[in-house]
Amino acid sequence: SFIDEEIDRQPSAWRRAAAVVAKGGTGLPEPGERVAVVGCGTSWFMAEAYAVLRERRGLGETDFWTASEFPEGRPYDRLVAISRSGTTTEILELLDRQRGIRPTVALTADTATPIAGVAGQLVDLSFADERSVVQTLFATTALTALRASLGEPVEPLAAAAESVRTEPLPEEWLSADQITFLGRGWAHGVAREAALKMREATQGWTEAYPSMEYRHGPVSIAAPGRIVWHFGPDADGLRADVAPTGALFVDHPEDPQVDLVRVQRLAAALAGRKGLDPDRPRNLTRSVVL
Ligand code: F1P
Repeated sequence: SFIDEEIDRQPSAWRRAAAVVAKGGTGLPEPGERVAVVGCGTSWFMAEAYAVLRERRGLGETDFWTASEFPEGRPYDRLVAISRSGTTTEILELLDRQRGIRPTVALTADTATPIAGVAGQLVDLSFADERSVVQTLFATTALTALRASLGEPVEPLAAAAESVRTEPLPEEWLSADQITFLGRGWAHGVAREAALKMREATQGWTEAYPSMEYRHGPVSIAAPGRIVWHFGPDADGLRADVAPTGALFVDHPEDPQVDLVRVQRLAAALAGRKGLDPDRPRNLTRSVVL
């Protein structure tokens, strides 16, 4: 399937994304600007991760929205849109309405689509386009470009992802009947993306929460055969909450974006096991055009 090759290609695409940003002239936000970041589906979750990272690094107030809920009246200095396809209706309509109001920039894998006519500037990530409907490569490559624009080094991420992509997947992950993903700060966006990936590719039951919310209800479904997957090392003692339930608690030392590669691989492998085509999930198309 295409998804396996696309998952595998992430480290090299992340390096290319860093090079695109290093060249400059992308139209991505300057420090101090008040910024809104928008996307739909996976792209919304990448918007969340970047927005939280940018704001917590002190580079300026940064909000994230799914495009259909964008609050028109707010005085943002710049709008950043993420859309692999360049055809998602809510994104196109929003960018169109922004013309003459504030500068906009869109990260896309297809610059020959209508997004070219409505975005002020484009960040061309066509080298990260995908044939699978389920996004893996484009999503993390867009996030990498955005992280590089914050001054984050990309090489350590790419190197770590290179070793993660050949790890064996434990049987206890492959046979899990439910997974809840957790993360704090920007890793919450990654957790939501992980949950969506598993749902799309495997039709499995997944949930995602900010780590500390886990104690406030979600723990009630924890049971043997289920997994609580924490992005970033567990610094809050959640492992001890999960232990008596019999659920498996999983956390890794790597950057959450690198750990997401494990979940992408798990989703693709599990889809294969269930006889599903991970490239063409039920009820989904490459983009939602109304
Ligand atoms: C966004 C998106 C995907 C989702 C599905 C439908 O597309 O919602 O995240 O997985 O394939 O489209 P795009 O605007 O990034 O092209």
